[in-house]
Formats: sequence, structure tokens, C-alpha cells
Amino acid sequence: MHQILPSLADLNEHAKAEPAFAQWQKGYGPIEHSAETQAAVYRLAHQLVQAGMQPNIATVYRILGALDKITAAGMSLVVHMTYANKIHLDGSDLTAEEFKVQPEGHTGGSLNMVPGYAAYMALNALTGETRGWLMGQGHSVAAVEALNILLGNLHPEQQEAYGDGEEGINRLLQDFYSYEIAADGSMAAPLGSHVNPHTAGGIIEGGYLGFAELQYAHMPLPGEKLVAFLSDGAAEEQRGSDWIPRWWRAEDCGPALPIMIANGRRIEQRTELGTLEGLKGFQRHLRGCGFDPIEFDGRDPAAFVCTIWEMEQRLERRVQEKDSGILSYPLPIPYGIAETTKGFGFYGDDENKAHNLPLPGNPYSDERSRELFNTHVKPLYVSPDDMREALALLNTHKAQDRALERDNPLANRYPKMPVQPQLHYRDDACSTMAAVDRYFVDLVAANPDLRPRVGNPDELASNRLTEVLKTLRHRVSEPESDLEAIDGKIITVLNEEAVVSACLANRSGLNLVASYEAFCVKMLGAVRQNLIYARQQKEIGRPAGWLGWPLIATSHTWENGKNQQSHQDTTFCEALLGEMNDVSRVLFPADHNSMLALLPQIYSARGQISCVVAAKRDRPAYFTQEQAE
Ligand SMILES: Cc1ncc(C[n+]2csc(CCOP(=O)(O)OP(=O)(O)O)c2C)c(N)n1
Repeated sequence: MHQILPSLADLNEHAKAEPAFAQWQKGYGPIEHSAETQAAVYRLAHQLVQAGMQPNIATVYRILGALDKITAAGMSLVVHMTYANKIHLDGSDLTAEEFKVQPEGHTGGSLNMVPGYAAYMALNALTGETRGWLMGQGHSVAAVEALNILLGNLHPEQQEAYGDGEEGINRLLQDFYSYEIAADGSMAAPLGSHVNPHTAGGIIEGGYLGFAELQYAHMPLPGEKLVAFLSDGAAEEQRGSDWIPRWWRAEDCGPALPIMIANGRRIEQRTELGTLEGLKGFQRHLRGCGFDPIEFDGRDPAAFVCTIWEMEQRLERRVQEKDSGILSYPLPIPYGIAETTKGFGFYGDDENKAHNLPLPGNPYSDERSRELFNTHVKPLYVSPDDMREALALLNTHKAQDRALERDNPLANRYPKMPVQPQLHYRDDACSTMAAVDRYFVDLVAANPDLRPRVGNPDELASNRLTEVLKTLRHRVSEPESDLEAIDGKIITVLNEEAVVSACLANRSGLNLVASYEAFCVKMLGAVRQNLIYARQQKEIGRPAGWLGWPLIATSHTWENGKNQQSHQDTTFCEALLGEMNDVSRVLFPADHNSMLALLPQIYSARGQISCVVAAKRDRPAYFTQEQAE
């Protein structure tokens, strides 16, 4: 027998004594529970009871049984969202005309996300704690929307549109990928192709693959937990997500829990993780980067629950060991790898076609595809009575006095307005950047409760931010000089997407990014994803609350510095001029004083990034304080 976990024979004995365990053991539809997951569930149940989070182990098993049913119903809803205009809550077959003329969906990835997101909800119910979530593969939003609707975790506009049972679900099916535009030019439906501000609890769009991987570790504050669903396609082909152990510190970060949906495929190809060798190689790579990989059955929602719980326990223990001097930074960051096949749970999984439309044809016009649809949704069917029972077990927010997942703390950032430092205007020739240097150091000192982050692609001293560097220091695990510290606030790496992401993610703090003009272009995609989201939040009346900050482009075209044209590129500021000016300003301060006068406005704005094009070499003092202000 395994030292910690019970054997299958012991589990079967346990099932005789605990009918709720025996019931759960049977699984539901395509969901089966491996011996390993059964053992993990046994352990979880006992731990939750011992921790006083659940009254008895039978309740835990019942909640996990409900989780199986919600997962099956969620998978069924996802495939309906792709193919159908109607759902039959009595489980009867759909007829030809009830299917969409033009089906559309990222069905495979969405199916894979259902067990993960459902498990996230169930773990919150089991532990009485509402965590935050994000999803790198934002195209898989159908999973989240489907489960939010089943579980009633909705913003008011979605509640109104989709919240009234069968009618509401049918409206959801018809709205999904309808692209309908209202008379005023806005989107007609409170639903999008990716995660968007209508998506309850959503914090990042995930349309541009790779940014969630760079941002998740910088998001939670101590006391908050974030479950970050990531995809194998994005993680294995884009660097940066593997540096997380370098940045994570318990002193100023909450647990960030990466869960990779290893479904083995992107759109047109297998991923490396789709092969055993690739999977082992990825785990070796993760270990080399300081992660603690945990492989589990990504087809089983209970395995997600147990793994996320285990990751939290492990990280907590590592922090305790660090506090008692046994370990030092970087701590091994638990990393869940959910092994599955793309599109698991429905016809056509593990094929490239599963990415969008797994059926061979359109069920609206193709009889065989219609038959396949009706046959393959049958095992996912959950009767209304069973659904009611399952929902009662999972919707425990009131009894546990906790927020809906819609209102998790990461989704509702609204840091206090910062205390402004004294402004030191000058009348001598000096660098425009000297204004930022002194102001930011003073701003951070005046606001110790706002977590500072500086995004630095290795150029701070050159960009004349020397006081920022001395005071806030590079974050490293083994400091080499006084300019480096374990608790440094500067995220330095020669990857512009990664450094700007540290600041885009630090939504409850004070941020600063400076880079040579040409390299800001590499940040453009990440910045635009954030601006689009902030703009949509404003449009729907729930504006973003994060404090504004400057992204400073130095060595610019007009300054013509020592690196000449190589480091010049007006693309970044021109592109941001094309964005709405309530979320993006573009500023060209001519000297130290005009830069200084801008900074209090920049940092008092909410949901707005300012592109500041600034010379770094000394400039005459063109403007007095009065003129600058
Ligand atoms: C930066 C970027 N490049 C390309 C795409 C187009 N694209 C959308 S989904 C996808 C494949 C996704 O595969 P994976 O990341 O493994 O997610 P899965 O759907 O398999 O969960 C691609 C390449 C994108 N969204 N973002």
C-alpha cells in the first residue's frame, strides 16, 4: 500500500461504510474516477473535516457527486452553444431546424475547461473561500459562461438575459457568436467570443495567447488566492511563464496556482505535451525553473479539486519552511498539469477538428452529424431534479457568508487614491526622466500600502531612473549587489512582454514602466488587451478601478540618442493615439517640469495607461512650474 494514500481495496471497503463515497465512485457520463483520484478524494475529505471546513466526509462526497453532474451538464451546454439554438431540458433529441445554420465555437478547449472551472467552484464551496480565477485560453469562455449560468453566478445584465431557466439558456445559445450589433453600435448581447467584462469574475481576456502566463503571479495580494488556468500551446511556445518562481514572494504575493490544461493540441498540430516524452520533458523544464509539477487526470473534476487543494497546502508548507529557515527563495511553486485529450467528453476528441467543430458536418443539414450530436450529448444529460439537488450542494455562498465568484477580490480592484508627494520643480537643465525618478520614489514612500512594481527590460540606469533603482531594487533570489534584493520591487528581464505584464497585473498598486521607444512596440499587444478590457468595462458601467500609470518611451525619434535609429520607432505612441483617450493618453512632455506636472494626474486616473514619450538627456528648463501646471 502507498504510504499516504489508501489502496483500491481499502477504498472499496470505505465505499461499503460510506454510501456517498460509493455513489460518487461510479462517476457520471464520461467522467470516471481513477484509483489515484479516489485515494486523493478520500484524503481530501478527511482533511476538510479535520480542518473544520466540512461537517463530515459524506457531505464532501455528496458535493463531489454534485460536481460530476454539474460538469456533465456544463459540457452538454458547451456543445449546445456551438451547434444548437435550443436545448431540451427533458433530454429529448434536437431536430434539424433546432441547430444553428452556421455553428461556431472553440469547442475542444471549452470542453476541457469545464471540469477545471466547475472544480474551482466546488473547491470554493468545500472550503468556504471564494478564490479568483483567470484563463489564458480566453477562447474557451463557453465553459465559464455555461457553468456561470447553470450555477447562477451572473452579473445583472446576464442574469436578465440568460437567468430564467430554459428560455434564458435558449437565448444564450442564440447569442453565442451572434455578433449582433445594437442600434447604438454596441454589442447587442452581454456575451463575447473571449472572456470579457460581462463574464462573472473575469479579469483578463485571454484572446492574445501568452499574456495570462506572464501576469498571473503578479496578481494576487497576500490573503488572496488565484487559480490560473493556462494552455499547453501557449506555455510551451512562449517564454516567460517559466520565470514565476523568480518573482513570487509570500511577503507581497498571494498564492498563485497555475493549472495547465494539457490537452495535447493547438489548432493545426499536436503540442509537445501531447506526447509522453514531451510531457516528461516539460516537467523536467518546470523543475529546472523552480516549479513543483503535479500531474493529474484532467478529465475528472474531482482530480482538479484535489490537486488545487494539494497545491495550496504544499505552497503553505514551503512558506512555513522558508520562515523557519529550512528553505529560501525561490520556493518551489506547485504547478498542476491536467492531462486530457482535446475535446474530451464529446464526439471527436483528440483530433485537430476538436479545436473548433468536432462533428464531421453541420447537424443542421447533415443527418449523420445530427445523430452523432444527439447520441453524444445523452451521457451528459442531467435531469432538472438532479440539477436542483446538485446546485443546492454547490451554491453555499449565503450559508458560508462568502462572496459569489463574480465578486471575487481580484475582479473588483479599487485601491485607495494615492497620497501625492510634494512636487520638486526645477529651473536648471536636467533630464526629463529625473522628474519621474524623484516623484516615483516619493510616491511609493508616501503610500506604503500600495504595492509598487517597476517593469524594466534591463535599462533603468540608462533611462536615468537611478533613485528608483537604488530604492526599489531588482527582485532576485541571490542578490549580487546593493541594487538587487530578494524583496526588490523591480521586475527585470529582457522580455518586454513579461515586464509590462508585471505592471498590467499589479492592479492594486503603483506601477512604472520605462523602455527604449522601439522596444515598447513589443509591449503593444499586452497593453492593448488591457485597454480593450478597460474600455469595455467602462462601456458597460463597471469601470476598472486600478490606478493609472505611465509607460515611458525614451531614446525617442526626436531625441536621436546614442543608439540612433536602431532604438527609435514611433509605432507605439502612434498606435496608442488610435485608442480611446479615456483609457489611453499619449503625452509628449518637453522638459522636466512639464513631465512632473503630468505625474499626479497620471497616477490619480483609474483604468488608464499613459504613453509618455520623453527624452532622457538633459534638456533646458523650458517651462516654469506655473506654465507646466
Ligand atoms: C498570440 C496568439 N497567436 C495566435 C492565436 C490564435 N489561436 C487561437 S487558439 C490557438 C491555439 C490554442 O491552443 P492552446 O493554447 O493549447 O489552447 P487550447 O484551445 O488547446 O486549450 C491559437 C494559435 C492567438 N489567439 N494568440
